[in-house]
Amino acid sequence: MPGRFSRRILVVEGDITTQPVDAIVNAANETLLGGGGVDGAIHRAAGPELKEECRMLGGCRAGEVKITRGYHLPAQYVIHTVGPVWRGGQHGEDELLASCYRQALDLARSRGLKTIAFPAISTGAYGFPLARAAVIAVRTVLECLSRSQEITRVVLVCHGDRAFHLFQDAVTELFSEYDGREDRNNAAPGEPASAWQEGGLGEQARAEIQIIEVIHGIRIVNKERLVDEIVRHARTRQHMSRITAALNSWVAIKGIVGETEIPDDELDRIMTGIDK
Ligand code: AR6
Repeated sequence: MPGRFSRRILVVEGDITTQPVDAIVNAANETLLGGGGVDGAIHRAAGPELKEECRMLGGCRAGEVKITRGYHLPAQYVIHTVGPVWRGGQHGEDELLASCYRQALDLARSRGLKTIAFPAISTGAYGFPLARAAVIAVRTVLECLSRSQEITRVVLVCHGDRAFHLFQDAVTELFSEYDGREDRNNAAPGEPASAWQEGGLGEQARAEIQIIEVIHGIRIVNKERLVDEIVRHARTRQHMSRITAALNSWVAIKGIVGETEIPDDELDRIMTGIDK
């Protein structure tokens, strides 16, 4: 069942070859001459002309991208990338995977393309653990979308129920990931927020609210007020991340669009709701 938890980023379960977007991304190998998995499905759906064009590209290195036309696909273009082969996680796999997403989005943007669909690169034949890949994919897409407004929609196409749920969870994971990074740098987890530098807490709240804005393609006009209220209410950094994660869910459930002001009483309800 397709699912939606935001406007600029969609997570769907299904087949990437049927996505009506400007470009789909192919998880290819260095030869770019076709293979199994999603690569095979894309070549079958696009027709033999795709392989003919790929032959002229001279291959592609891991973490990099090349573009072709989409031929018989609904998508006008195919952006071919080569994900890392999983070798235990200590060989630059995370950075290479992030690079696939980043370079594909940069290339799409430079060509004026607005909508783009990705498969879960490297998580099939190349063996990259799915949960870890989902967090890297969502984080990198969010970072890219927050830097520019030109791309209007990124569809993360998951093959199967497990991938679908892991990709949805990855957004919530992002909040706690930020939290964990701060904890390692500053103090033991669970230490009272008030014992820490005030600026750092405000920064965390602001960054997490910005993630919400990017995910949903909205602008929260009373952001600074929310930051103040959340900083005042949060007992620990983990507590703060739970508040912003709950705020994120509230925005999704309400279907907020465009510019919005989060009413004080709603924020109160959200904050007291998670204390129960
Ligand atoms: N739509 C969306 N996702 C799909 C589809 C589809 N039609 N088919 C498979 N997936 P993989 P890799 C998912 O193996 O790990 C090829 O032979 C699949 O469930 O296609 O990057 C290339 O030629 C998995 O989650 O790509 C390379 O040699 C994800 O797509 C090698 O495999 C990626 O699985 C690349 O390996």
